[in-house]
Amino acid sequence: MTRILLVTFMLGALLVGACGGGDAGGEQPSPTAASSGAAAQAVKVDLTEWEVEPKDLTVKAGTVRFEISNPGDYKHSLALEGQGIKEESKTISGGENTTLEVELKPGKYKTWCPVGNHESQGMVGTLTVE
Ligand SMILES: [Cu+2]
Repeated sequence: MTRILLVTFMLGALLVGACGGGDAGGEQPSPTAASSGAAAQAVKVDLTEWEVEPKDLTVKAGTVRFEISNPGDYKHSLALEGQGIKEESKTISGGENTTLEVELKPGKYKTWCPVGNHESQGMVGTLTVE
């Protein structure tokens, strides 16, 4: 008689344990929500003769995706340097687009077009990361 009561009690404990496990599984969606919140900032940049437009950019620290267009006639690309970071997009012809994704720390950066002598012709600007 005593043994049957003990088995019944243990079965009850197992059922309670199973319910507890179910609650823990319900918390899984939170990490997914956190990762989607880290989406890259998109910044549009036009490369033309002879300027980087906008000339002075301000973005927030983190992953920044430069959406680069070339509405001009010559080939151009976008380079940026500062805070130990140096990145360069691929060179695009007039009418083409490209993107450059960079992880940026707060500080001042220089932007320019590294093609030919475009920098000295005015294709230079600044980037401030806050
Ligand atoms: Cu250029």
